[in-house]
Amino acid sequence: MITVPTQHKELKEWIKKMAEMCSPSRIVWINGTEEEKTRLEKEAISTGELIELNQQKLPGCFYHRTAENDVARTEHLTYICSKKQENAGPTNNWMSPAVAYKKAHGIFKGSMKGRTMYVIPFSMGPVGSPFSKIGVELTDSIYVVLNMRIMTRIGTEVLEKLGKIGKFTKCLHSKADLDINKRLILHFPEDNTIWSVGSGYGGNVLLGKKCLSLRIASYLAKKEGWMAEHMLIMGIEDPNGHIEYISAAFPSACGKTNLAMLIPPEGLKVKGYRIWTVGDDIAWMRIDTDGSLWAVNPEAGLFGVAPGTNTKTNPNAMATIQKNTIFTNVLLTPDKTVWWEGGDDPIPEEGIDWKGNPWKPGIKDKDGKPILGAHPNARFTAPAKQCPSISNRLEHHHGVKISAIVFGGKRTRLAPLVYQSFNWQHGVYVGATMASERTAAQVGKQGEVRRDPMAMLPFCGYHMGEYFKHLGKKMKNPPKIFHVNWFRLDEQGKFLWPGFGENLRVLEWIIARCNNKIDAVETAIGYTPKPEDIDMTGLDLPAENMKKLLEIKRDDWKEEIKDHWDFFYTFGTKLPKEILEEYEALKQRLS
Ligand code: GTP
Ligand code: SPV
Ligand code: MN
Repeated sequence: MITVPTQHKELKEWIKKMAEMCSPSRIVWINGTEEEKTRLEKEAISTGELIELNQQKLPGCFYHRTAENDVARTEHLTYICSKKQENAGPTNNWMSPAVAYKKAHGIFKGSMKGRTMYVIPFSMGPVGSPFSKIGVELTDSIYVVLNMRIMTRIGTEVLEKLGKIGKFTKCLHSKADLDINKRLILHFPEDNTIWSVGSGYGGNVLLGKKCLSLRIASYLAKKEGWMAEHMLIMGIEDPNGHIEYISAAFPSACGKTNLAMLIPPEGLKVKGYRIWTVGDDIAWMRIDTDGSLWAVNPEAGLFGVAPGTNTKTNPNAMATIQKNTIFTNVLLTPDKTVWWEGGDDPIPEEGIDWKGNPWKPGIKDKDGKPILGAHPNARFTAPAKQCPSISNRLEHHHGVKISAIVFGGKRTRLAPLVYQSFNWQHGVYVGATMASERTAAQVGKQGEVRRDPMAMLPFCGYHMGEYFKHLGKKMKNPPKIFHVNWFRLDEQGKFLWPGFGENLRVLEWIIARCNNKIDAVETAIGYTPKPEDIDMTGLDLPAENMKKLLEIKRDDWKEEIKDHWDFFYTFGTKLPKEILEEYEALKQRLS
């Protein structure tokens, strides 16, 4: 008989019910200790769920491979199960709670037979902060436990905080058979409940992350008067020691992690900037008594894209993942280290690829296509506090005051390097009309342009029309709103902008605009920089490039807004009139 370390009646009853359905052979409460971590690692190694990496080179690091058809979020299997269909809105899949519970029950039934059910009490946000939310995840995956341990605050401390009657999100996960035909990621906002079954991939199973901190949280945020956003949070410290904080919403795999921890480029180094990383994926924001917007990062770890990460593109990420990191779906080398495409190390002569097959550089599949060592959505899970640029504000209950909100996406054409909205309402329109090319972070056709308002398309837990209305709320000192695009291509298909650390040059302009330090050019879509106002010291970029980067092609924009219209049309009467006003005004300005 194990002792149940809580007197929370509702929690105990819920666990009992879930255990009756899933039939685990035992239940283990996660307390968050080091001893427990070591024990779980050992067990996962013995079953092959984890592979121990070279502890001399990568101390505390482990390797994991997911099933081949389980490498990214499966948006088509992700549902918002609100009582009324219209509350899920046109951008979400919907299932009625009754049908969803029944369907999932059939898959969960007996799914943990012969397995352990782990009970993970976790806090999103520092334990005890008035802005934090508590969840309890039940899972049959040690990989999930060890990842949640990095990504959130877990264990006894959280359980104590929850007390006897505290509110919590009920999160249930089972790998079941890892069968994509029996995979469901279900959200019941009205029940504060998440059920995820049939997957072992991060975004589907680390239920504190997208499921709680965005889908459920966005619903709670609307009810309680705050915001849950798919945004990084970073501080830019100027030579006088003054730190200005910004948040930025880019769709999945579009550069949040990279921007949040950038290293100032050589040419700007003399100015003495320093970057502070508060968060790389999620921001919870609220209007404070000063009438400004304040933000906290509810997470404690980084679940970042590995391919493309190297000491040139993201030195801080590379420094972060040298220890205590779980690598998923990268290439495993013979000396038990890791490698990925676009990484640092020379290509290993051989290895085991993300599918578990022997791999050699240059090998091709039967259609002659190169076989990748790492899956393009291979990820690392690392403690945020290991990041050299991590801000101590991560632990502050109050968070940081946001001066600018930046929207952006992968647009190979159309969107200029940067522009500023005319005001808050126009800024909401700019965010609402965001679009991006599909990346490897979600299953589906890569490269296709899709609308992704505020980078929240897959993450809004209720009707997106209501969400726009919620964001439209007036505040006394609103942040200024900007749109950036690091991904514009020239005629040869080469990036016009070097990106990464060089993006600080654009952030510098954004901050100068926030502080009313410089003028700008007024265009039909917003304010753009005078080319001379972007500091290009030390950057050898042809003047022609800057011209192209800032170019706004009226005809292309006229085409673009037709698509805005088509998109908004699907919202019906729930589209806020302010969005329509902005659409009409933009159309006018373009004509
Ligand atoms: P999620 O974790 O999925 O929410 O994504 P993210 O927004 O944190 O994405 P991340 O920072 O990991 O970016 C991933 C991809 O964007 C990689 O392929 C990077 O190489 C690329 N990328 C990031 N910043 C830049 C940039 O400034 N320029 C260019 N060209 N590519 C960039
Ligand atoms: C994203 O896809 O936006 C991610 C990774 O940040 S996941 O947690 O898998 O959703
Ligand atoms: Mn994300």
